[in-house]
Amino acid sequence: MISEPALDPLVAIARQFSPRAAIDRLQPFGNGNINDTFLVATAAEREGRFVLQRINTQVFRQPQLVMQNMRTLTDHVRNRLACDPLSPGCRWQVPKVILTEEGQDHWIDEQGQFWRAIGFIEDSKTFDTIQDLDHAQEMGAALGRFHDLVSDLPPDRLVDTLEGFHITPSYLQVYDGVLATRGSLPQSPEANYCLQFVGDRRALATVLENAKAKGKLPLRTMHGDPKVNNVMFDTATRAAISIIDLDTVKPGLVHYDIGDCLRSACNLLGEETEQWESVQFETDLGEAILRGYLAQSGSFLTENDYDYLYDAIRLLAFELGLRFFTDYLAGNVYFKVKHPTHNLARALVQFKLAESIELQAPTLRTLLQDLR
Ligand code: GN1
Ligand code: MG
Repeated sequence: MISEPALDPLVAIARQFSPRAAIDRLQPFGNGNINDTFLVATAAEREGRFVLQRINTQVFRQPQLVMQNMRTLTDHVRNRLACDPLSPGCRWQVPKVILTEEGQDHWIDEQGQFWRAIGFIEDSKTFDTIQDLDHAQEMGAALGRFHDLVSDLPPDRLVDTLEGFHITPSYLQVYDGVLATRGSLPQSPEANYCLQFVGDRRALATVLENAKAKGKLPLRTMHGDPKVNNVMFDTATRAAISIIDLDTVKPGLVHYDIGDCLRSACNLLGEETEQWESVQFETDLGEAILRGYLAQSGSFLTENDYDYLYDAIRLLAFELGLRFFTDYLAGNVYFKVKHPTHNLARALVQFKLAESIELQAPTLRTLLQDLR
C-alpha cells in the first residue's frame, strides 16, 4: 500500500509552483487510485488555487513524458479554440499546467518524488455519480467535444506513456502471468466467481484490437480516463465545461473512452460500492450520454465506429474488472487500496456491471441502431 505524504512538507513543495504568493491552505483532494492529489489555496485568492499532484512513478515510469503529452494536448486545444471558437456563451476550460519559477512543468523533491501543479477550474464541480438525464447528456457532450477538439491532433504527436494501457488483450496476458506465478488459486466464492467470469469471456478481450488490426477502427487521440468524476460542470449553469486528468492521453481508440465513460457513469451505485450484487447498468442514462456524445462527434465518427459501440460498452466494464482482479491476485501493487480485498470488491462491481450490460444487449443494440 502506498503511504500518504504528511501535509507540512507539502507546503514547501507547493511553494515551488507559487513563488510569489504565500500558501494559505493545502488539503487532500479527490479520490484518485494512482496519484496523490492536493488542493492548494494561495494568498492570491481565487486565481491562486491549484491542484498539486505527486505522480506515481511506479505506474508512470516516465513522468516527464506525461507532462509533455499534457502540454502538447492543451496547447493544441487552446490554439484550436482560438482559431475556431465555440458558440458565444459556451464555456470550455482547458486545464492549465503551472510552471515553477525556473519554467519547469514539474518539480522533483529531495526524495526523488515527481510533483506537478495544474490550475484549479473555479466555479465548477465534479460528481461521483450521475444526477439525472440532463447531467448524463452533458457528460456525453463533454466527451464528444473533447474528441472533436483533438480530432485534428495527429495521435503520433503523443507518446504512449503507459504500455498496454487500454489494450484489453494485454491485460489478459498480465492476468495469465499473475495466475501462473501464484502458487495456488484464491478460494473464496467471490474470487471463484471472478475466475469463472474471466474464463468465460476470454474471447471478448480482442474485439477492439482485432478491429484496429483490420483497419476498421483508426488510431486517434484518446483521453484514457473519461470517468464520471473527471468531467467538470459549471456550478451555475450545470453545463459540462472541462474534462480533467490528462495523464493518460495517448494514441488509441475512442471506443475505449466511450466504453469507459458509460461503464463509469451508468453505474449509480458507483465503482466503490460494497453492494456489488445490486450493481446495474442504467440504459436510459447510457442513451442520454450517447445522444450527447453523438451530437458532438458528427465530424469524425464513421459507420465502422458505430458498429463497435456495443462491444466497447461491454468490454470496458470487463476490462476494468479484469485489471482490479489481477491486481488483487498480484497483491495490490497498482491501484491504491484501503484493505486487502478492496480490489476484489472493485472487480466484482465491474463484472456485475458487465453482466447487466450483457443482459440488456438486445435493448442496447436496438438503441444504438436508432441513434445512427
Ligand atoms: C485509475 O487514478 P484514477 O482514479 O484517475 C486508472 C483508470 C481507471 C480508474 C478506475 C492510470 O484512474 O484507468 O479506470 O482508476 N488510471 C490508471 O477508477 O491506471
Ligand atoms: Mg486518471
